[in-house]
Amino acid sequence: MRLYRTKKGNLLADQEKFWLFDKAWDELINRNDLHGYLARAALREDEVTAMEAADLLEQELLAPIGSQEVWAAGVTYLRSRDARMEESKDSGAASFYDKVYEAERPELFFKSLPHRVAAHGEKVYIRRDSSWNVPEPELTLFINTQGHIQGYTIGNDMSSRSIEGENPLYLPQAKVYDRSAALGPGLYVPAEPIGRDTVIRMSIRRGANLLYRGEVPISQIKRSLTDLAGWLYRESDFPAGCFLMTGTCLVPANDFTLKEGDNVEISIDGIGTLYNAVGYRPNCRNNIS
Ligand code: DO4
Ligand code: MG
Repeated sequence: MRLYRTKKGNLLADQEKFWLFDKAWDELINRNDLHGYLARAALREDEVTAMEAADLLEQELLAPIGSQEVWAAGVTYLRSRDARMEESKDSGAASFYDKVYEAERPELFFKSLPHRVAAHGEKVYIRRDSSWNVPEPELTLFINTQGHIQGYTIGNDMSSRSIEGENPLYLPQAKVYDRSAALGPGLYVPAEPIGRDTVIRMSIRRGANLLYRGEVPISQIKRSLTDLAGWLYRESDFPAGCFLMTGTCLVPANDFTLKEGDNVEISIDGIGTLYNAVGYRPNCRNNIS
């Protein structure tokens, strides 16, 4: 089943049927056996029509995040290790990526607060002070407060390769800025953990031109999803649960950088498709009185 957060409530979709829940998102998703809970809760709710559901998904969709933090794992696929070693060779930092790929402790970094996250259909941003920008399509886990994976969504870990490549200590600036994370379109809540043959696909278009297309099964990941979740929860509490992006394996060629107006489409089997256009953050500041 799939759960979508919309401006009119939380929409559950299962086998062509739809239900609206008005329970707050954090409370709704943060529980053990989310799949079983939703299946039982749907029996008590009135259905909404397929047409109403389609309208909600087209016009009122929000990112599937309430007050959760977003974290990310890095260098979990060989392709990411190789790309990072290449981009950082002038800084002398290449061996760090090799070491973390082999190490028992994974690379985990803080990625985003909810207000910086783009929903399906919203723009993701590239930095004006970065010359080399890429999307990173990543299977993203929803882990409840007890540390158990309850659902999956699609994540885009937008990254500046020029900033990270200059010096790995710049990682937070390469990774964390407004709309550097996209999540959506909804939360996939299967009865069983997601299969290792699940495929992630990404395409990047500039106007009518297809600039990149790639796909990879998640079985190529070096670490298990439960291991990544376990490391994240070792010494931290997440009162509303947490989203964890699990790393990228799809890396465009080194001469590719995103430009304003590009379109990024990421699909993951079972979850759906996350679409975002690329732009710059508008030059405005929030007023403080
Ligand atoms: O080491 C830097 C980040 C790696 C990353 O984001 C990834 O592998 O997906
Ligand atoms: Mg990444």
